[in-house]
Amino acid sequence: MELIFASHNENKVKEIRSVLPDSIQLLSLNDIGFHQEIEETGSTLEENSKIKAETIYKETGKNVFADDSGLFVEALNGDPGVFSSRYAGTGNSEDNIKKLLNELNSKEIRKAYFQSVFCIIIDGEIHYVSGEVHGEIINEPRGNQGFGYDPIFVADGHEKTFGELDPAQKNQISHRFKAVQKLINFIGNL
Ligand code: ITT
Repeated sequence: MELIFASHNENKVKEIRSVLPDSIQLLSLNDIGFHQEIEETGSTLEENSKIKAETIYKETGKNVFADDSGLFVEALNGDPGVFSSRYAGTGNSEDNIKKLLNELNSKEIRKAYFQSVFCIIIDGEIHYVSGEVHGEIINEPRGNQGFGYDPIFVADGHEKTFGELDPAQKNQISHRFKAVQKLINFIGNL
């Protein structure tokens, strides 16, 4: 089946495409020629994923899903969370990382988790799945694979940051991969 992924983030598109079975043809917003920004005005990942999926469903009438994801840091009461991509206000990942490390400077507790929520609209019906990966924030960025906060996040049981792992290795343990597995199961059970 054809499924639109309502994202402009080509890193996320690549990650998800690499783990989907051949039976699901993933179309990105670039693939369908939708170039407008969709404003994420919600206050939770669920709300924002729904805003993105519904915008594209209304536009195309086709099966679609959207992901909203974020990094939740325990010592910062869950920040940057839903504001992860806009944390430093510049839209630039390096600035976001700098701000986060600054805020965490004096804190001993480094626990954090990534969460990804998918809003899936199939034949007009809305469903949600989600995935998480728990770990720690390190003091200095390491590695240049991946995107976003990957260089400062080490998953529990690992030594390399998400920025140092091969994309295939990150894909085996990431929040988004766990949500994708649930998406695949959900579609398989339709
Ligand atoms: P779309 O809204 O177009 O999908 P986006 O980059 O804005 O793309 P999100 O709203 O889901 O995506 O923002 C999540 C932000 O959280 C993202 O920009 C990164 O800063 C961070 N993030 C999410 N998943 C991540 C991952 O796997 N590794 C590192 N950072 C991640």
